[in-house]
Amino acid sequence: MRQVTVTEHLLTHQSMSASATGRFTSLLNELILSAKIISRSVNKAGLLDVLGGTGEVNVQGEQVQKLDEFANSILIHRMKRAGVLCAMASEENADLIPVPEKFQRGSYMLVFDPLDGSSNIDVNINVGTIFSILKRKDNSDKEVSLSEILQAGVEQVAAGYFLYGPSTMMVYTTGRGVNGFTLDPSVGEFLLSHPNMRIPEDGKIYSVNEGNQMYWDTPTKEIMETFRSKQNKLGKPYSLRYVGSLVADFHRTLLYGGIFLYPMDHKDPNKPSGKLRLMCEASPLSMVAEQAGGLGSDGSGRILDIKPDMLHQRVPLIIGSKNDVQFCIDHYKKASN
Ligand code: P6P
Repeated sequence: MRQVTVTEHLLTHQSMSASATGRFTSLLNELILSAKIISRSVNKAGLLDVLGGTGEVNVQGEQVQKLDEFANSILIHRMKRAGVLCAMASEENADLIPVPEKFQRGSYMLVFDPLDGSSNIDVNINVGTIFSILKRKDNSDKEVSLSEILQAGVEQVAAGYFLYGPSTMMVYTTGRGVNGFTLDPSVGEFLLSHPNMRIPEDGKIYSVNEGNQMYWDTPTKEIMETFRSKQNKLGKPYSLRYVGSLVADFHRTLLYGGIFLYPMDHKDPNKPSGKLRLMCEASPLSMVAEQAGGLGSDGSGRILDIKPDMLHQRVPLIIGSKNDVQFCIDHYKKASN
């Protein structure tokens, strides 16, 4: 296959207005540079003790120790300088991160999880960066208010993730399908490797932390029992695959089909909740899923229709092959009648 870079693909395949494409390309290029820097450090993770940290010195001149802090600081530092953002929000930061006036700003807003699954780094399991790109509704240049970034997933201009594994991949959508790019370290470019990705409508794999079973409600237990038994459309048990790193579990689901579930649980009896975050995990991955022909749900409706009340709002997430997700939605609906 002829080598196609992300930028070339964006300019030739994504119908965005010329000016937007220019600004959007700058945003993507800074995001890509950040991912290359993070990938280089994640790949040395095992040597952290030897190197006395990531071997990187951050903007404050400190030796960076924890890789998720490192990834977070790289993204904030670089994206402030992209010249196209007015605000950011990170899974690692409690509050909105405004882009200071001293930097050139634009109307895009970036929400990200800098290093999802970072607890798995010590055992050399895939981790990833998840990103969601929104646009400010008005063109004012005043500081962005929290309410401006609390937009439903359907408002996303683009969304995707970087997966740091045996190879480093970028998978993203601008609302015109999903494409995957693999980093060729020898040239330092992400090259098109998975054009027009589609999730199979039916899968044979379910992905859930079965260790949470005692915390699930009855309909959730019934759904999992269906996947474990012959009483499903396959007529035999689904295979169970669970990495415990969302980006890895989602990427496998995107390629092979099937369903990933992090349902609501009652670990806190007073506050049953999902674990995953709406804005920096569920919404971006649901945009990718839907653009690939799949579906992302909280068990009752589309994740993309949920308007966040808070920056770090958590939701149950059921995502993957359309028919498998729909089965879960139908089961919850039947149980509620
Ligand atoms: P559990 C990683 O900590 C994470 O945020 C996601 O990447 C992953 O899907 C989930 O939590 C795993 O959670 O409770 O199964 O360990």
